[in-house]
Amino acid sequence: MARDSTTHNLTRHWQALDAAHHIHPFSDAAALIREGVRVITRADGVYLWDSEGKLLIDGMSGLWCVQVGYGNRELAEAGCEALKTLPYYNHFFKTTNPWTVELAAKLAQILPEEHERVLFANSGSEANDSALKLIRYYWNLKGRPEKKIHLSRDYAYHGVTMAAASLSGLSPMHPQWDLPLPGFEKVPAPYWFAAKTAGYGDIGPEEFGLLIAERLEEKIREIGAHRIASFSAEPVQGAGGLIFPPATYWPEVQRICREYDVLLHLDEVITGFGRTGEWFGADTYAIAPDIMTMAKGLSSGYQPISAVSLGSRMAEAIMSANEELVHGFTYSGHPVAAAVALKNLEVLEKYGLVPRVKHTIGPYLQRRLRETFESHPIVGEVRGSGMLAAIELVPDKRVRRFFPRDSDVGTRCRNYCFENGLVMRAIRDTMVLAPPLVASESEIEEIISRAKDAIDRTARDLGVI
Ligand code: PXG
Repeated sequence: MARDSTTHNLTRHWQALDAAHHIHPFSDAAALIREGVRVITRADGVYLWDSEGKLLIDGMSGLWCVQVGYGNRELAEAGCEALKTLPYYNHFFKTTNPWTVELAAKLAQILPEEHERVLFANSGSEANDSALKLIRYYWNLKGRPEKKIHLSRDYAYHGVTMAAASLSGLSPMHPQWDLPLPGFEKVPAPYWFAAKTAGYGDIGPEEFGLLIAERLEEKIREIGAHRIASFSAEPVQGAGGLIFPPATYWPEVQRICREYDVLLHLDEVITGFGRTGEWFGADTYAIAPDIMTMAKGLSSGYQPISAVSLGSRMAEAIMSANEELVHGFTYSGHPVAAAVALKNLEVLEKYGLVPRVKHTIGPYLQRRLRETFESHPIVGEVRGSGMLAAIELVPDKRVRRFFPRDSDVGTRCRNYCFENGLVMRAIRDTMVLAPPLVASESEIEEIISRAKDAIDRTARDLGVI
């Protein structure tokens, strides 16, 4: 009893400090202070514990990043070792360190063909910001300075720096900051489930994929290919609602980028490092990008680290520029982060976690989700591949239509998930799962049964069951 009240007092203490001094990302400060934050104190495997001792199963790998699960000792020890040996040094003054070069070389082995060189940064946003700078630099080096417009898609999430937020296509990300900056243009996303609502009528996914790719071509023609620098895209759109492209989409986009000499930038921040059953989304969808960005699963989120890789075309131009590359962060290729990332890649490889996603646990998750939810009265679609899945909540499963924007069905369902001890993300009314790649079948069952209860309760509130 005494212990319970101590625990409770500690929670109150941390909540008060948080309310007084901490600014939270993507949160309404006043609402958060009213409701009180949850204090996460410990994690192991696929489980999190809060300061009140409540156990949560994490269906989201943190923020789509903890590939190897929490509490991996090999990663912790690799980080400790580097901390003790070389806690910091940079790469600015003709210097390097063993962990960073080993990591760069390891990445060159697993990255798509022709991606032999990487530049490090500390977050997905920084990687994307750096990628856009490298793209601009490339065209300047090629004597094509008029190629400066960056294309990307509606529902895209590429991060929060001025450039990465401009590249993002989620409209709430712009007005507070007077974004997008000039030179950023959007094209539609291959969001087939939303096609009807968006006025495309009763179109099949294959045809829709081609139609949406065609919109990219039209946009390039409208602006003029001579002014378009790049097209940026996530192989599967993550934070925008887990949008899986129809099979026809990527081959056509690849053709268009080649035909109009537009650099293809793949943002693999979510799809990288086994999430879709291959090392990268580029492998899963057979895409050959000119430039790629990665973060999250690179270190399983244990350390902040990201990277930009260059295909041979960009690498050759930039590496032979014969002038200083005027870019880099204090912490680019930080030895501790690099040591942890290197060990993370070793662990992914040693335990066969990527093929596990492709051949066993990924198909298991997908099959069980479909068996459980496809016939559910408020589920319009279950989609996914590998360890990425979405359950689209809808008012009428016979038609592809959404709940009204202000009905907050997804938030309600997410709150029930929390009550049930499950972390599951709601993006609008799309319920999203991205469990750690190490999750066992019984842990997947636990996630599914808690999600089922939450979705049933939501349906009951709506008077549907
Ligand atoms: N690209 C993609 C595809 C991402 O998903 C970023 C870039 C930016 O990475 P950093 O490390 O700067 O955050 C992301 C990040 C969510 C959520 O709620 C998703 C992200 C970040 C925060 C929240 O789904 N993705």
